[in-house]
Amino acid sequence: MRTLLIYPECPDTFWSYKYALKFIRKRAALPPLGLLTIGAMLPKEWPKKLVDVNVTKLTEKDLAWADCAFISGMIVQRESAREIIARCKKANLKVIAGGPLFTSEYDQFEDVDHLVLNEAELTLPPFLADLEKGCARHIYETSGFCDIRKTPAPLWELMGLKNYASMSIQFSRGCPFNCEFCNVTSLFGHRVRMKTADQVIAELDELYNQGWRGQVFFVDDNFIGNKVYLKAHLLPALIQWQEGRKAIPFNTEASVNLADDPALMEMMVKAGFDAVFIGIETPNEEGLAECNKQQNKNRNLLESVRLIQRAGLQVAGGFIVGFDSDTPSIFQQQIEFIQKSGIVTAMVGLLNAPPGTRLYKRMREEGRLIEFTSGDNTDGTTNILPRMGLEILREGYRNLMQRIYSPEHYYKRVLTFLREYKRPKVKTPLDFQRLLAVLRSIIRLGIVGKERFQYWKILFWTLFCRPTMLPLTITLAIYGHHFRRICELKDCSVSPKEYQ
Ligand code: B12
Repeated sequence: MRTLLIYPECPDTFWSYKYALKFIRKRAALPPLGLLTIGAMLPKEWPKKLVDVNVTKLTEKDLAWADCAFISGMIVQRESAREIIARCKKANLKVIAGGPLFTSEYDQFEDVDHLVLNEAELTLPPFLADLEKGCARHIYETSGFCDIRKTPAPLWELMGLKNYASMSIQFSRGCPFNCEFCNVTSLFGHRVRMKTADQVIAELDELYNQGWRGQVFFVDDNFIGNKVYLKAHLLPALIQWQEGRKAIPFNTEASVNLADDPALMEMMVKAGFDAVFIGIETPNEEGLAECNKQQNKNRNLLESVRLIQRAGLQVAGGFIVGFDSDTPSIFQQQIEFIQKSGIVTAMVGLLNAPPGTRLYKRMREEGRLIEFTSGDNTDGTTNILPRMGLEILREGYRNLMQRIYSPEHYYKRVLTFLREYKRPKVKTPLDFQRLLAVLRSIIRLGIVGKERFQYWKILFWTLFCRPTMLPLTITLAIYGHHFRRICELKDCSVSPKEYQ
């Protein structure tokens, strides 16, 4: 079976980093790890080709070559996925689809030949066995969760490393917490399942041997879900792996209780981690109680962020507006919190209820669910009817985004952050494109851009006060440009048909 592994187009969003990637001439932030993993699970003798539409075109030649197409995707990629499925069907390919989009919305893809849902480790083998016997069903699903110690390493050789800004590795799946709006536990379970340290090291070795020297993102739902294993096995193995070579910078996602464990932070930094994404959600205790964000309650969140920054980890944060307990004062509260925290990359979104979450169930029971979801919580849409009223919420959201990403506010946060941040030992290697990015940023942001005053101010401040941070400052200036472009593009309040 000649197989195409196709990853649909990601729209321009907060996390696409599209306008920042242009500065380093990369086409996408990360490779489609799910499809590369599927590639490793398919029979070795099947010829395979990865078509990540974000970095290359799906050509008629590809379609003519193949017998079947395995398609993955997130909800945000829905439209592109539909187009790709139609093209594959027209070319008479057998279409097999899986991953978060199809697992969440399988009933909307009747035209797909085989929906192989949930974790492929459990659903792909029975599908392949039935396919061989000629009796493959339309849907394969499971309520179980696999043992990822048996998950094969992704088939890295299928992708062109140079197209991506970062590589990804997965160490664990699942999260011990139970936040009402989050679909991690429904998709990946409550119990944290981990690969072994040896498995992770083998994956890193493979990436390194293929020539990768840039950033690696540990795409775990909560990297510190099992601190005991982390401290005893994975982190010592990573520290050892980094020794004797030009170290590679890592980043990941974690819960805020990371701040309570100085030894863990120290080990992470020693292992090469320089940034973590943390779900802060809201400075309002009532909002935290409402969504059952236990780990964020009854703590000084600003102090926790500072502790993490001082340990040497940049904090990127997720924030939510639109909780039932939120009043219109929440927008100003969030702005003040975000500014004080020095969280430069602040992903603020409207409360959404992804299918499978407890919030989804509650909203349906309360008759407050809108069946359509864009899959992007940062585009100003939501699939619930907020207590505050949709118009007030969206207007407040738009003002909030415009404020925090205005050059004045954004660069103030960069300064707050740089003052707190302990310089990491591991640095992102400065390749030719990154050097060119400095020149491009001078032209685009320092000469042409509206932010030119703030840009030069922060550059000179860094040069005189924290000169070793200059590459990071320029990177953050470039990110700011992306976030502003996204805000302008979406006007932070799209009006989908569904709201009219
Ligand atoms: C890394 C990551 C990203 C990366 C890039 C993803 C990429 N290029 O692949 C970035 C940071 C860019 C990103 C962005 C977003 N993300 Co994201 N992301 C992740 C994360 C943390 C890891 C993905 C991953 O690599 N997993 C490891 C692989 C091995 O797992 P997997 O892809 O799920 O694949 C397994 C199965 O799903 C299945 N499978 C997957 N594909 C296929 C295909 C076939 C044919 C078959 C049979 C099976 C199959 O088998 C695999 C092995 O078990 C996941 C959470 C998670 N734990 O997966 C969220 C997740 C995928 N992201 C999500 C979301 C919502 C987003 C954003 C929309 C957030 C936002 N508000 O902006 C943006 C969209 C950005 C954009 N422009 O499109 C949601 C998707 C929910 C959904 N139902 O669609 C997830 C699940 C997080 C969550 N808790 O909700 N994300």
